[in-house]
Amino acid sequence: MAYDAIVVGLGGMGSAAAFHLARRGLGVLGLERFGAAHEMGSSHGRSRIIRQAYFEGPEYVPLLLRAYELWEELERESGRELLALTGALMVGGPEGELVAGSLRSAREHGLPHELLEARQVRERFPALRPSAGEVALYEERAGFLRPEECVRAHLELASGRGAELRFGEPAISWRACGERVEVRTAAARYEAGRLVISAGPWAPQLLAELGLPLRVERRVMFWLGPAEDPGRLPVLLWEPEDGELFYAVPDGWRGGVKAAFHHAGGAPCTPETLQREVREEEASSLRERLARHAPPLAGRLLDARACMYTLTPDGHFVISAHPRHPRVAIACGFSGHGFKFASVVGEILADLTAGGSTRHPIGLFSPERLTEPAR
Ligand code: PYC
Repeated sequence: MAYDAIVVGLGGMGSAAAFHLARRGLGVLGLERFGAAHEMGSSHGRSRIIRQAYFEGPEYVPLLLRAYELWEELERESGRELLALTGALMVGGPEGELVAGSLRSAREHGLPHELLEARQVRERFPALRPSAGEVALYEERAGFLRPEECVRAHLELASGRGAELRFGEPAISWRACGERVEVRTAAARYEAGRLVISAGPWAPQLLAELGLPLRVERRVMFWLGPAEDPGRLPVLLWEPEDGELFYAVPDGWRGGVKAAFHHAGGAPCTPETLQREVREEEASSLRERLARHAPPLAGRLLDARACMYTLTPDGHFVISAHPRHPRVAIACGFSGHGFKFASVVGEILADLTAGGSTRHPIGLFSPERLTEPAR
């Protein structure tokens, strides 16, 4: 059977693309190498941060506003609990990337926020120990998503609208010829009019001919049981002047807080070489950080999971029609901050696939910026 569109990879982005395409009435085939909402890639971890005052650039804000709308819609439609708005506190030096960048986005887009001095942070959140020179931006409409639930919701609703979803069936290769695209798996050869490649850390393999400078790195997410009651805490992002940006999410899993380094380089890997086991000692530098900045969070290790970041050199995503095959849409290189966008990325991929263009501002995400010589 020929399909209107094939989606390769049904993680955060692909599950959303399959849903949006199926919702528009297209005949969709989704191919996923593992099961639904698995933890072998980059769309797991029980919580993923969502925020609007985006330090990575004000260009992201319109997409975030639409992402929120779509997550809320998905929550209603699926009846699943997807979004927890706990607030978020971005702490660091006033001129640092995190605080200055968040403030810029908040001001440019008129987003509600509060700027707090260290003393005000300590008063409001007694568990936290900002140093005298640090400040914080507090954003109430931030919090976290439950990624596995989000993926399941998109898949369930896609399937309810007729999408055929095949699990345990990795795409081995694809090609575009004339009006058709073809995808091969070990079991079959499928044809469709259009193709979406949303393969997460498998993108370097499936998009090798594009020569994108993608780097896949191992990152570890830890869950720590509180050493003492931290009180009510928002999501924390912290850029210490003498260390790497780390985050903590009060996702409550096993009564703990999830925490990890965001920017510290992890071991380069591929999905095949990723060291999935986590040694207890790996938590020590994070625990030291927490002991300095948020002591009640530096408790015993409850759990840990490895995941992969697929990094671009500038940290911005790749979302585009394939430069050489207009029938193919690609999304990759989410650089460790993409999950919150999955709902709107699904919409964009469906726009590109169904109509060849999108109203969303995706100029920042062109693959050509990474492959063409700078002028
Ligand atoms: O996705 O916003 C994010 C994030 C920040 C730190 C790690 N992930």
